[in-house]
Amino acid sequence: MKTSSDLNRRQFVHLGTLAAGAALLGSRASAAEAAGHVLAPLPYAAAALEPHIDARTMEIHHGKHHAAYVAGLNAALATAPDLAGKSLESILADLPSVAADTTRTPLRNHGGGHWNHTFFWNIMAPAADAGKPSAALSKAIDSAFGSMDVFKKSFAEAAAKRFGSGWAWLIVQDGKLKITSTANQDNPLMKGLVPDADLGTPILGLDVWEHAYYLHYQNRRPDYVTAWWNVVNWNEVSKRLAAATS
Ligand code: MN3
Repeated sequence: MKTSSDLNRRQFVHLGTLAAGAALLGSRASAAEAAGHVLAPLPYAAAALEPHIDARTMEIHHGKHHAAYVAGLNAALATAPDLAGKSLESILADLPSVAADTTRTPLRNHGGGHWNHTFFWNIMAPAADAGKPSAALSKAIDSAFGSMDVFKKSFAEAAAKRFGSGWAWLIVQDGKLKITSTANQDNPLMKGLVPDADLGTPILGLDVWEHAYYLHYQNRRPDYVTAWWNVVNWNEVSKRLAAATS
């Protein structure tokens, strides 16, 4: 079980490493840049998504897996001072320009992991707070897929068919909704790494790594996907559609 002192110690050790790295490189990075990316708390209690996603899974997923991506991202950024001050989204959208594979691969895996999980926590909410799709979102879903039921079925198929670890996504691509999926911690922002057909602005995403569901659902990924619909934060998804199409 994660304790806050574990996390504080990890962050402290990590900050010390970064500070030393910045000093060695003669970096003039601001204190905020030197501090690197931090693991934000979950936007709700770990037990808030029960019974659909259990508290223990959320604690390990956020406090261990996501924390490790944040640490890995910061370690990768410490080897790439030229990226200091760039947003994570802009780095992920331009990974082919990172020359050294020793930096690009961890940025892809850990930077993708940090972005994906931050997104994931925020497009979920306790079932009572999950809201409903906005009129604009309902219309866009009907237009792209025919109905909400067909959309959910197609999305669940994309999640089920993703072999091994990865994500299913609902993206805005050229102003229209599209379902796609990516392997590992790749995402639809990664120009030049994922197929162009997968690129777009994510407005909904589902983690189908086994660590996201195995404690409670074991090998039953489809059951996890079915339960997950109960905790999709439609208010947030609707907001993201509005932002992506404005
Ligand atoms: Mn995960």
